[in-house]
Amino acid sequence: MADRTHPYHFFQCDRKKVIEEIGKERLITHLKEMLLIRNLEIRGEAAYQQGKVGGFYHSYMGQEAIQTGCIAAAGKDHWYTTTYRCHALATLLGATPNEIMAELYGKETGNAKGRGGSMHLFTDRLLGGLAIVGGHVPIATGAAFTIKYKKQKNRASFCFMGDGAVAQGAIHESLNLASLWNLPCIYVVENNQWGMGTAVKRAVAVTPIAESLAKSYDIRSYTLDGMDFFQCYAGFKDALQHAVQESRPVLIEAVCERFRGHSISDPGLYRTKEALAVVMERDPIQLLKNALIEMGWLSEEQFKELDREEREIVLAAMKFAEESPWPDPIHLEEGVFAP
Ligand SMILES: Cc1ncc(C[n+]2csc(CCOP(=O)(O)OP(=O)(O)O)c2C)c(N)n1
Repeated sequence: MADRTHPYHFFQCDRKKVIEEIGKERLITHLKEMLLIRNLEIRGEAAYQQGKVGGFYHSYMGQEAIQTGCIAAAGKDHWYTTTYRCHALATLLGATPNEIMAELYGKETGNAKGRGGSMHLFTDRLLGGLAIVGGHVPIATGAAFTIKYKKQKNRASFCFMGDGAVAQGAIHESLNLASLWNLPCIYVVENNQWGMGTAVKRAVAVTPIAESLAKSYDIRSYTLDGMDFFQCYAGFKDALQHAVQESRPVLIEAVCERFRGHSISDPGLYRTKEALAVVMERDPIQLLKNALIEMGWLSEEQFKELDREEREIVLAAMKFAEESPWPDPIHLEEGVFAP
């Protein structure tokens, strides 16, 4: 197979300036958000292994800097859509750990009253957790159309997808329309290198993904180091500015790697232990922690304490889920749309 991989041109940002701009207090808050996401995933998986969570389980471990950096830079007041790998985005957009854990357990107190499970979380700004690969991209494009139609200022529609979605027709139709109609849609390809067990280079003909695709549709692209919170923050901020000021779509590729298999039932045999160990050396949480320690804004002890606090929150959420009632079968057909 011909090698069509080309070098990445990463978004350039002045790291020191970004750190100063965000400041100590907010950076600690974002570190805590990432720790909460990580702890939720670790405990959610454990609950799954104990048979307490049904359906599928797709962990966001390793990718935390991307969506945390995005919401830190853009705020919540936009439309958001994502895939089944949706626990982090729902958390960042305001779903509580209790609601999320109860939804994983399928309980009445869950984020979707126990009807959606792990793949279908939502909030007032999150249109879903949607499981058809690429299927949510036209929905996000429609949300951007609404923003333009209603002349809403400073708003965009953020659409997160995996590299496996890039070859889907719906993505190309969406990019084409968004460009023709000048829609403020920010498409984000979280390129974690794998679509289930298929390496991205076996599935997508041209790379870098964002750079190559954006040229075809005459839109601006960004390539971000998805393990680096600061680059994600700065890149998303710049992209949002372009999208809302010019009313134009943007395509972002966040290069990353997931720390777990595709889902909990994937042993990840397509990746060697050694390769995974190398990937995990760039743990986004450790990178942010190290930067804070370097600034003198955090110590190892304080980091451990923050981690402990987030773990306690998650353990309390598990207790809440455990003790919550099951949905009453009498309400089975309520809140469900089935054409
Ligand atoms: C249209 C469609 N085809 C196939 C599937 C089965 N499927 C679920 S996830 C997945 C891989 C997607 O990988 P990627 O888009 O890279 O996202 P990631 O899981 O890496 O976040 C596939 C093929 C699906 N859900 N929808």
